[in-house]
Amino acid sequence: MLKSRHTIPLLVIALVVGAICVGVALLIDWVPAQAAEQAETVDALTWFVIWVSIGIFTIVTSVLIYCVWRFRAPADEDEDGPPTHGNTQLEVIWTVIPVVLLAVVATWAYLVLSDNEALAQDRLVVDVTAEQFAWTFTNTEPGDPGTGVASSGDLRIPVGRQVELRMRSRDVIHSFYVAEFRVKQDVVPGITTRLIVDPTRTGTYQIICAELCGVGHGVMRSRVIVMEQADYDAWLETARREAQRGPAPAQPESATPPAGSQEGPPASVDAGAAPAAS
Ligand SMILES: [Cu+2]
Repeated sequence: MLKSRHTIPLLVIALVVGAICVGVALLIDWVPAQAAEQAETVDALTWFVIWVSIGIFTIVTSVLIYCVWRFRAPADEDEDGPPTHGNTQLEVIWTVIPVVLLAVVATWAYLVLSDNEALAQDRLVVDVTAEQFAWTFTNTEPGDPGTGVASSGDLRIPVGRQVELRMRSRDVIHSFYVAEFRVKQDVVPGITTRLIVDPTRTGTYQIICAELCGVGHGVMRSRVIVMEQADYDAWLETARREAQRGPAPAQPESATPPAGSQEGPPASVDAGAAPAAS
């Protein structure tokens, strides 16, 4: 056990180090707002790990500072210190505690992942295509195939409803990341990867490609606009009408209209600035 003459200075050092660490953790706004259910569960686990790390860092740093200060060799002494054997009790403690912590974090992470990826019945499916250096989003309502609405610029989704992103790449590996959702998923050529988001907050957030994908990687950004359901419905209606109208009619006088002018695949439209909450 530590003798009392070590305990008090050690505690003082620990209080100072701990206060600095807690101040840095709390006074700086490290993460953006939470805009999805996934953000809440991810943040809870992240902060648990941060608080545990601060505790361990405080203990280790305080002992280190105290030892350097209290047991430093005199300036004129150049001999090695006396040899010491290990301390079995201490070694058991500093092995068991990390093992328990790792088991807790691993179990918690597994629960967070399975909770974040639990599928809802009425989810909105959005097909996402990534290519150097742009994103394309196509919203598809369940039971309503063929009425996909392509919106090459922004991803528009309603708040309070689960969204499943089905992502494909046309060229190289990209990665879909929205900091406010706290979730990220690679988009890999040849396979379809999936990302589940339950948006809880309206607003406009940045979509960032988080995988170095070429010279234009830094500008491969887009926006996700989380809208109230009524605003989303209005945007969807307008965008669908635009898509069904198709591209500008090529030959209005022709007896046989060009294929695709009425019933063709959905065209890429941008329904303009729909009302988006901020
Ligand atoms: Cu990229």
